[in-house]
Amino acid sequence: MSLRFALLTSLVATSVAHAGEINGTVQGVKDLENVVVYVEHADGAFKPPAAGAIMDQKNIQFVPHVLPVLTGTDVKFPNSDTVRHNVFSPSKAKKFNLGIYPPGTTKDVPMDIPGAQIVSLLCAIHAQLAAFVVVLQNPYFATADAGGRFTIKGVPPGNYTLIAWHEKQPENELPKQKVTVAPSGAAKVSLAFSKDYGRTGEKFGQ
Ligand SMILES: [Cu+2]
Repeated sequence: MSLRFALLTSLVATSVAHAGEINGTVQGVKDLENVVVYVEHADGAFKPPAAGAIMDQKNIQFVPHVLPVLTGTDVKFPNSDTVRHNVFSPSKAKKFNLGIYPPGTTKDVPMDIPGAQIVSLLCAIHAQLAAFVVVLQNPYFATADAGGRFTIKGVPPGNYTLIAWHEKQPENELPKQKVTVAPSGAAKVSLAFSKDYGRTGEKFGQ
């Protein structure tokens, strides 16, 4: 076997031997696929993915609607649409304005702010474009699926606080849950929002 393959195999074996998993469900809002579940704090220094993360613009929408990233991640904003867009963020956490740019071009913004902070995204041309970058302290996060299920893999053993975030929920009402991750196997967690405050699109009558 090649050296590269041997190295890869040993890396995979190492990470599997020393990492657990957190999985479970979240409930209480209609758009569960827009809920981000994340570990509040984990010790260590984490390297953002070299490839960055993508917040696309397609059919006059941001895709995805919610993008969780590790602090320091370079977020790319390709215009994959047939019209021009002007992405900007009014958020205090990371104000920026990419200006108007045409289909087929891209711009990027490094999310060089500490987690956990929310960077909201809008388009100066189209009111219906709205999305969120959730900047997080550690890479242990997941977006729930439409049924509210989530899985966070590769979590080092330890005690953590898990938080569920949704764009319309007040910060002091976000559900939190203590969780203990064992060296292997899965810790099961269920989280629930106490009230549904609706979603972004609803304020535009969608
Ligand atoms: Cu636009």
